[in-house]
Amino acid sequence: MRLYLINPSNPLVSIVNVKESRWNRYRLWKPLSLMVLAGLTPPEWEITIVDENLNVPDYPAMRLPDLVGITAFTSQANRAYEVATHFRNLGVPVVMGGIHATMRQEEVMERVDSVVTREAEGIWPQVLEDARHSNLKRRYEGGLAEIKDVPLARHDLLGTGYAFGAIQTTRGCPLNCSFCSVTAFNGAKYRQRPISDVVREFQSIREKRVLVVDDNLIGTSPEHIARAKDMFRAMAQANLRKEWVAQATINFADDEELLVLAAKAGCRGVFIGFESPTPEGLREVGKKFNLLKGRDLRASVRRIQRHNILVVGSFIIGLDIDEAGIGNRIAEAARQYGLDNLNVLFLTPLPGTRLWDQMKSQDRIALDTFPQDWKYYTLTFPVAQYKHLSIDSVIEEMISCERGFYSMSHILQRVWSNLWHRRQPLISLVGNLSYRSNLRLNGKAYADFKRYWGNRHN
Ligand code: B12
Ligand code: SF4
Repeated sequence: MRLYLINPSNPLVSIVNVKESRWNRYRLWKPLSLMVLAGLTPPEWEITIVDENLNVPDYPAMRLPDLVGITAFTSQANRAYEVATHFRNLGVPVVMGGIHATMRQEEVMERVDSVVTREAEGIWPQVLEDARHSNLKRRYEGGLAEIKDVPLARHDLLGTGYAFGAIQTTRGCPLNCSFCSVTAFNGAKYRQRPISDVVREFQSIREKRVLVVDDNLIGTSPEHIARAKDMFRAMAQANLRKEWVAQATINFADDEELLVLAAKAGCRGVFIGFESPTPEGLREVGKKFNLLKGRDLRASVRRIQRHNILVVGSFIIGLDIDEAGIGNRIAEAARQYGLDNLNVLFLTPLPGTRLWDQMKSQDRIALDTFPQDWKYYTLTFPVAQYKHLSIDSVIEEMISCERGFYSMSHILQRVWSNLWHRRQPLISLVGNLSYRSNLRLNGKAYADFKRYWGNRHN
């Protein structure tokens, strides 16, 4: 039995647009979902993983599979349907799973043979068995996995060409921020994989650099943090010789022992969601953690950086409280906090989030012809109506924010500071240039987007 597992591309996501900018090679990440599905697949299936972000293969030239499994974030849905149509026209059954299939079941069911919702661990072997007997059901509910049942991902199945490997050590997040789908999809309970599994899986990754995809690496309670420390100790003891980056909340900075252990285990960078430079903005998105009274964000960032860990901060433009000038305010805040890199995204109502329900009820979802419009749900295009900012002005705010933070003089200042403190100046330079090189690409993408938006609203 032959199985193709496919990660569809979305050419509009500039970070995968490697051909347009060579720096983007460093921002190409492995689709872990498919490697985990492969880990759940019995040996009688011959598996090929296709990552269209790396290369779109010549499908007609490939041997026909018995089953196709497609994963998709919302922004990949259009391409997912194209791929599904291609295989269904050849009589090959297509199953789709992942976040979009879960949040838009009806839409997806119209375009594939079978939909798997939520996590696959509890149901995928059954799906394969049914496929083997040509007896696929239209819908399977995966539910939330027992965390010990998460298999070791099949890292061997995806070739070279990636700068980073990928691993997951926890699932779920209790914080339920308004714009984020994680709590709705993976649940509020924070589930931690057995440490021995994490160490073994790390050992099977061939890349030197690894993205830990957890939404919050260390969790929120003292118990979570104690387990994170144990995991870092085990990783250091196993002498993995990996350098990894992860996502965390700002409380990562609050525990010196945690920082020491993370650095020893190979942590070289963290993505932290700052979301808004103002307390009103934080209240709006429900990011309670960043609101802790008296937190000095610059000092928190410094504490992390002292351990040779770079800090990438993420902000959102387009909140209801955002007005003209927000772009410069964010760039200024990011410089003031001393961030090594800045990632700014448009407020985007993703299906399944609290924000989606709110904007839908207020009739503020501007690009709402689905599925065509999903391709713009990359968080890099303004798809909604913003309270105080028109479509043109919200884009202008984004441009001034990025130009402000990624001006050559500011990049050189950051790299110089990292050189001075012996804190990975090369990675800092590559990261900054990668973002900067996308400013040009973004300019063109915004012009195309405005035309699309204009046509739609005329
Ligand atoms: C790692 C990650 C990335 C990586 C992607 C790496 C890659 N190539 O896959 C990078 C950094 C590139 C990225 C980019 C983006 N991301 Co992202 N990302 C994540 C993150 C943190 C983890 C995903 C992951 O690997 N999980 C581990 C695997 C094992 O879990 P999984 O993917 O859920 O798969 C399980 C099930 O879903 C299911 N399943 C999945 N696929 C399939 C397929 C079949 C056939 C079956 C049966 C089952 C199945 O089985 C798996 C095992 O249980 C998630 C948050 C999250 N917790 O999901 C956000 C998340 C997926 N990203 C999100 C977004 C919005 C984006 C971007 C659009 C915007 C951005 N700038 O961040 C871009 C778009 C990229 C694109 N190509 O279009 C949103 C997606 C929401 C949505 N409705 O689409 C999420 C949920 C975060 C959020 N804040 O809400 N992302
Ligand atoms: S944004 Fe981060 S902290 Fe907030 S719900 Fe999503 S994963 Fe949790």
